[in-house]
Amino acid sequence: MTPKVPQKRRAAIAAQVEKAVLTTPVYDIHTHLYDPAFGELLLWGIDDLLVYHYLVAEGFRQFDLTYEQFWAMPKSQQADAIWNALFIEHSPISEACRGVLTTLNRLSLDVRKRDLPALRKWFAKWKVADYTTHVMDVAGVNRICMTNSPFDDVERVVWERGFKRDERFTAALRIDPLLLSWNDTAAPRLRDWGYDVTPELSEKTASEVRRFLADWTRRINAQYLMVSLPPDFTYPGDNACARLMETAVLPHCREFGLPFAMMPGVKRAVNPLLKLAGDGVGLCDTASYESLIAAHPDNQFLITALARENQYSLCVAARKFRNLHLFGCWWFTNIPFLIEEMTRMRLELIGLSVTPQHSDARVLDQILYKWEHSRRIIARVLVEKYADLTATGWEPTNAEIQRDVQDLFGGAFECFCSRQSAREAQTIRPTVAAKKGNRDQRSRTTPKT
Ligand code: FIX
Ligand code: ZN
Repeated sequence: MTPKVPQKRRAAIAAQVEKAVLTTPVYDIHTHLYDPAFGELLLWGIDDLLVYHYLVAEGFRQFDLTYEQFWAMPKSQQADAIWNALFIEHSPISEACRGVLTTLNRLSLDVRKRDLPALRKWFAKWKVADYTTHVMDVAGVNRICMTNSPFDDVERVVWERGFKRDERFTAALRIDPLLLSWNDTAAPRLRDWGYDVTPELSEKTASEVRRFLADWTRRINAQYLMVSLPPDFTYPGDNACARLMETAVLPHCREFGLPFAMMPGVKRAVNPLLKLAGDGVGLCDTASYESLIAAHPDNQFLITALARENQYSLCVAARKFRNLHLFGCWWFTNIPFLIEEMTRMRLELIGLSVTPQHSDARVLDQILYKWEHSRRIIARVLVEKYADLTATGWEPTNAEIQRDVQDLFGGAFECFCSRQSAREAQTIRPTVAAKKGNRDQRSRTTPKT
């Protein structure tokens, strides 16, 4: 039997780990937040916190209102309805409700008073630029990766106009319509934007899709490409999604040295009456993802899956494929019960080559609670793991613990991303100079077009 770690030693490990986990800055690798230059697209403040779609779904379980009545209300009235239903008439114990309270608490606001008008007054005093810095400081988040879709009409014009980038906000190129709605959405839009594509996926079309991806990768300085996928995605398969991946997206990722992030398991609009809150979950076919990854050893893949039941087989897949990096506890899995289970399982199966969490924040202030809650759980699991090592006589040093935590909070992700670039430099030598040019062109200030 492994000897037990003395109580005193365990307490010392706990103190070291907690300090590292609570103070190490995080690179939040998937959010729906925006560089403040995007104006109204960056959501923040108490009303946006309350009308978060996680809370809308919970609110409807209590409301007497019809869907139409709720959606016809202005934002502040929707926030009032949610506040009353989920905080005043019932105790706010769900993770999303607790999140609002942790957020307010981290902002040093007194939640005991249950005084929504006073909270609104406090938020009204802030200017967005100062508030962004304040929230990021308190949350211990130093970089935030956005989700950037050229198919979003409001967002696209901002990129096309050009603006001075805030270095704390990196970009990810989101391409759901391209892969999931080729005929109905993407092909006609690409044609409108001057790309010579046809509904049939000819060689010419693939090369024009690559030109589109290259233009947007450079324009936004994308760190990776990403898509969310329905449970029934299969590979290999005779479907537009798989063919576009093979002929355009993955060659593009190889050329630009970028990972491709896949988010499997979302069933969009299970209840369309709930709008953004109406998406559901389904099991994905891990074997399809294994086949895709195995068929593309020169691509790097990031995966976060929505179904709890897929987490184990994906950990096993990550053991088989070094070009697969798992990240985050996505959406419905972002609850303490599953964060703890997934973090423990991942650390036990794949060690520290993982990014255990991303926030998926849609409202800036949410990084306060999402990271606070996750950090506590990650610390708890790590203390247990280091105590297990100590029991064998392997004493982790402070520096080792600090290094490991840095890896979990963005270091392992960046190392994984840079491996793609290194591989690209080795395998595609003849055009290395050109590729280097591509990367250099992805400048921090977007070109004025
Ligand atoms: O597809 C995604 O990136 C999801 O995270 C969102 O669509 C979802 O609405 C969300 O906010 C989950 O946290
Ligand atoms: Zn997301």
